[in-house]
Amino acid sequence: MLFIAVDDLRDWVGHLDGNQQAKTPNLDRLAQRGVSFSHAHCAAPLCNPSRISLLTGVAPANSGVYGNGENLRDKLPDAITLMQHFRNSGYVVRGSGKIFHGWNAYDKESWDDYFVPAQVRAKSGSQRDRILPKTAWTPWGEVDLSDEEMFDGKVASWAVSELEKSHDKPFFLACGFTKPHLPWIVPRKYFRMYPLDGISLPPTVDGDLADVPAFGKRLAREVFDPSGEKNFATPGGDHFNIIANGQWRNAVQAYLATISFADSQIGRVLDALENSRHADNTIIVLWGDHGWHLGEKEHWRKHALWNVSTQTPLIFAGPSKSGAKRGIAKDQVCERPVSLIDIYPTLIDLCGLPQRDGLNGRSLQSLLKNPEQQWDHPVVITFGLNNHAIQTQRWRYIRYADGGEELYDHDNDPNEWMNLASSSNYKMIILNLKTHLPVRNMR
Ligand SMILES: [Ca+2]
Repeated sequence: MLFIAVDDLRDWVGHLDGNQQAKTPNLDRLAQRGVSFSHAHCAAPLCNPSRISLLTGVAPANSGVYGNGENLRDKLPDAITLMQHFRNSGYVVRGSGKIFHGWNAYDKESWDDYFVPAQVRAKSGSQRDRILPKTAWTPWGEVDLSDEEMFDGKVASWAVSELEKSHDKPFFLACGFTKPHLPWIVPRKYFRMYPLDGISLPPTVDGDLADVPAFGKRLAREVFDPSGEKNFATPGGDHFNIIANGQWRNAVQAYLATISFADSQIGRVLDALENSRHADNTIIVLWGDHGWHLGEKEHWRKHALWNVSTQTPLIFAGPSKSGAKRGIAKDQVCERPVSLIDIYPTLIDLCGLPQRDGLNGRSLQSLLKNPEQQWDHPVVITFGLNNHAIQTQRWRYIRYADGGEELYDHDNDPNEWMNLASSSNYKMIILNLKTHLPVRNMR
């Protein structure tokens, strides 16, 4: 089992078409080997709650893990993590880079072995315009380093060396890349792939927040962490700062460059597997932990309940020759809405592990066989106590703890520009969507 995590990667991936400028040949060839979900969503749009829910199978409303400040074993002392379940089932489980967030990375129950390279403290030859004021928010730049010298490059090198070894027990190899998380500092060649004058901006509409309730506006304008953890505050708010300093195009360029850097590291690991003796009995799953706004809804980063914050890549691929035998179709994009919390039960099925009680997700095994099959299971996304989004194939319904509501029709409004919640025409649709809201919300 090769388990690849990518931090803060939205749908700006070649075959997902979230941004036609994105160059991700390695993510695309992985998708050709298996099934890529074009409507996969995190259970929570922030690193720690997204990852803890994915890795324990317990939804945020059932664990009380909502922000980056909560500790896995404080909230879920008896959790059997996905990695633990593989260990208990006879696998050797090794990890590297960023799989859990922060200190939760060192959960000793989860790993036989865990490798974290030293952080690279290279000075960026920043593209920062010298006339920009000190308060300008420009966390990006080019460095004169090789891929192998970067943190993620070292994570990839570690995975390559693991794949070159022979293993007498089945292995679960977890490889967590920290890019395209900020700062967008990557080797120069990746910036060169995206000349600034060819960069187009994401689609936006003026006054997009006018029909958004108060709590939604707050999410757009603050760097909000439900666990109350202090975060970086950008002078004037991220969007205002970017616009005031003329940096929108530069930011898009830097995020795209950082995605292509991450994609290259993924490619090194895929090549190593392909050329190894494990190629024909290793399943691959690759996931991002949530999406990322670059100005949509006048918002930057994640931590919101809109589609751009919650949608992220999710790809399953079978062994290179016998993928179909393992029940994973080839070269298919599945459009059904699914959750990252579904990964745990899916891997149990794909690897034939003992079933487990208490998992909140749903196995995607039948969708991996037949990506077009009917699938009437809405996805629940949670951000903070009792703030939820419900995503079906067509609708996104958001309900904040204070009663504020949003409803978007993705068939006619994929950018979520028109909040339909106050129109009486949609009363029955909202009533129906509401039945999927969690009944219990743990503190
Ligand atoms: Ca993240």
